[in-house]
Amino acid sequence: MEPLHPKIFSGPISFLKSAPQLQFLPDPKVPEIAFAGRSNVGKSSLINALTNRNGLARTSNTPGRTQELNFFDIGDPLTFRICDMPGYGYAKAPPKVVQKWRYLINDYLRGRQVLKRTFVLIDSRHGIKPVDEEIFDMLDKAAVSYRIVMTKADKVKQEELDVTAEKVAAMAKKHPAAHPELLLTSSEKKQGIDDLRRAVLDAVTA
Ligand SMILES: Nc1nc2c(ncn2[C@@H]2O[C@H](COP(=O)(O)OP(=O)(O)OP(=O)(O)O)[C@@H](O)[C@H]2O)c(=O)[nH]1
Ligand SMILES: [Mg+2]
Repeated sequence: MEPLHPKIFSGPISFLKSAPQLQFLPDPKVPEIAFAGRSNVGKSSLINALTNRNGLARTSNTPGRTQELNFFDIGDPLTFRICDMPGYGYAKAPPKVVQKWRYLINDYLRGRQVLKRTFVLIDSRHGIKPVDEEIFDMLDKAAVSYRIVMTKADKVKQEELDVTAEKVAAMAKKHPAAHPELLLTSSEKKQGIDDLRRAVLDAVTA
């Protein structure tokens, strides 16, 4: 595939569909990029920042906002798709619901041929939690390439961010399918968004 220009994020982008189950996934005709991470980590907000449009992906203060796989079409003609995923590790949801989301997320991440790369988001305030490790291990096993993105960088002091980022980067280096370099972002302050755009386009054309 030809290299893509970041101006694609200023062009046509639209919500395609929500898939509550794998049978409702869109036809796998273009590359896909997924955003995964714990509930409330900022997946939907980051997709809005990336595409420079408020309210494209639905966000909320309350964890558990995104409950289905949501697909967005990027480019006209259609060039690639972004998938906004439900959060994992949301302790307050009923166990059956948690289990359903887990299967949906894992099956999609493991089985999607057109999935080029997953961006796994980590809250800068919290660092890597056991549920994140589970996802890393699952992606390693399935040999799905992923890249770690630190979110909400505006919420922590620079020194704290440096320490957490170093720990997370050290962890990433131990995971075979993880890209060794982190991306540091804030959707709120629009930090690191240009780098994220490039990383997404690199992944699409990889
Ligand atoms: N300060 C700050 N707040 C953020 C940032 N990104 C997201 N938030 C807030 O964090 C909350 C959760 O954001 P979402 O984007 O809905 O998180 P999500 O990962 O999609 O959550 P689920 O769909 O529930 O899994 C919202 O109140 C956002 O406004 C950020 O960069 N900085
Ligand atoms: Mg969401």
